[in-house]
Amino acid sequence: MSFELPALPYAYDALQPYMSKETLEFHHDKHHQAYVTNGNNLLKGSEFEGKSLVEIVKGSFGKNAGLFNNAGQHYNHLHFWHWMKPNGGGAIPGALETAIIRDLGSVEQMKTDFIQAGVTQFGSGWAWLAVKDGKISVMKSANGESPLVHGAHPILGCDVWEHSYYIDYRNRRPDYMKAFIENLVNWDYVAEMYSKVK
Ligand code: MN3
Repeated sequence: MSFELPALPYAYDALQPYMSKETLEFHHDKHHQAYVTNGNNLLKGSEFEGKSLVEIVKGSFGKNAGLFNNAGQHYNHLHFWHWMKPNGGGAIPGALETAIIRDLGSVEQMKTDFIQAGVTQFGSGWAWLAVKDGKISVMKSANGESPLVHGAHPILGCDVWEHSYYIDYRNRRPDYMKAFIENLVNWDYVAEMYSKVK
């Protein structure tokens, strides 16, 4: 199979004022498209042709850096568009909220730790909520890496590459992280991913 760029699940201006139309046009149409195009070129003729995306991400990590970077970012961005929605944030579905409180102390503590993970990720990368051995934890990773290559399952990720926030927030990554967790997260999608890996 080859990689394909899906359409955004909402209009380009649907996440304003927290994420602008211009940011989504560049981020989806240029950056995600480049991961798809470059990933397909690197996949061609490799040992990973015909594998699933998750198999490619896990299999190429530490073995084929070019393919891993692009496939990893393709996986991350496929979910990133769904981890956000217009009028996001707000109430967390009950079973997920209970698990967050059990594993991370409280919803407020989870938000604080998630923002801190994104703010302290030096350079490009991602902040995560991930599940390992049935337990939710906050993680961060560099560049195109995700919990998938660190023995865990991602259920929420926030892109902290500058291309994700610099047009709207300039250097204010903490403000972007706060807007993401309070006003953009699609908790129904997070709960759906959680239910598959808990
Ligand atoms: Mn990105």
